Amino acid sequence: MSFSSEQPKKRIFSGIQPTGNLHIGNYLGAIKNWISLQQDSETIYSIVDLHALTLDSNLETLNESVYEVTAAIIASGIDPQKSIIFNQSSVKEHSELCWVFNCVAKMGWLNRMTQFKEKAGKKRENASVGLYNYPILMAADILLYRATHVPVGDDQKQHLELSRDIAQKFNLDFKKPDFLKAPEPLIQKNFARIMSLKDGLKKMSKSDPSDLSRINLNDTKDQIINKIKKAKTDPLPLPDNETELKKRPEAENLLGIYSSLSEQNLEKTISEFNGKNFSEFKLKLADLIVDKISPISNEINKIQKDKNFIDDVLQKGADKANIIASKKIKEIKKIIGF
Ligand code: AQP
Repeated sequence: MSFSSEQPKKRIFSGIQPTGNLHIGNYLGAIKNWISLQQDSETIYSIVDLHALTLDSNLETLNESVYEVTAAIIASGIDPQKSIIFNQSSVKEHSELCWVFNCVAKMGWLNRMTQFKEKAGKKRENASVGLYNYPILMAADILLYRATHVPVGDDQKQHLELSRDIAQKFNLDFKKPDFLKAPEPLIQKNFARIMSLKDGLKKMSKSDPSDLSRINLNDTKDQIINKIKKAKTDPLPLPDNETELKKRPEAENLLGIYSSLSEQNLEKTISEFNGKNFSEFKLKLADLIVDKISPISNEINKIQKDKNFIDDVLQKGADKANIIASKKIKEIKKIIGF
């Protein structure tokens, strides 16, 4: 797909934070979808390192994580020939537009954001201003590229709605109806949220201190088998219907992972395993994960050794992203009167 600074019919923008190794939640909830979108749209995928700065636990590993995440998305199937892959910090217009939007958005809007409340937790006064501001930078990312569609997990829906409010208020404040156009969210219907292997009510996350809570895309066969063996379960055999499954978060999560990886619907997976014990199901699940993840893991290891290749991909991506972003920011500055 070739890119132009003109508006295409369908342009996808999405980002991923360099906050550690990617896991099957990132893969099944986001990247798998990103891969298929490459076929019929302009696709722009950013390693959002400015977002990663919002939590100081990421600072020490930031540089290495950028290499890890870039290698992982390429190994999973994001093709640098088809998609723009770039580092957010290498396109200065993200920060520039973020400041403009800081002055457009209202405190009350940000105060409603649940991700800030969850991530800041009880130590709200110690959270960085950047963490509070996170959704404003996200609005800048999206609106800078005039993305028509943004694939996100359902946890990001509220932030996308905020982007829409910011776009509308900018247009109103500067008397430019329809100038900034809010994108449509693309939220996966099935298996949009993969949960922790240790707690079926908690999202699988890179920053969970327990490595046993997730399957990383670069885990070895033995690590995968061990993690599935240790995954939390309940004492009952697997149920024969979805209503019963919904009452058992760990079982629902594991059967969901199986369905999503094997690309079959949940109903079929339930009928395959109904009445079976977890021990029997877990063997099949571990086999399937090893089968699907090992080729990606091998590829990650190969790509990660070639830092020049990764640097080159990110540089070429940044050059292309810059063409689109600089044109947009010029228009915005003119509208504002800078
Ligand atoms: N558990 C998940 N299930 C489904 N989708 C998920 N995503 C993340 N976790 C899951 C989706 O992956 C994309 C990239 O996410 P991100 O790295 O930008 O940030 P995140 O959502 O905060 O992911 P993590 O793994 O939980 O990272 P940390 O621990 O650093 O905060 C997004 O589209 C996201 O929805």
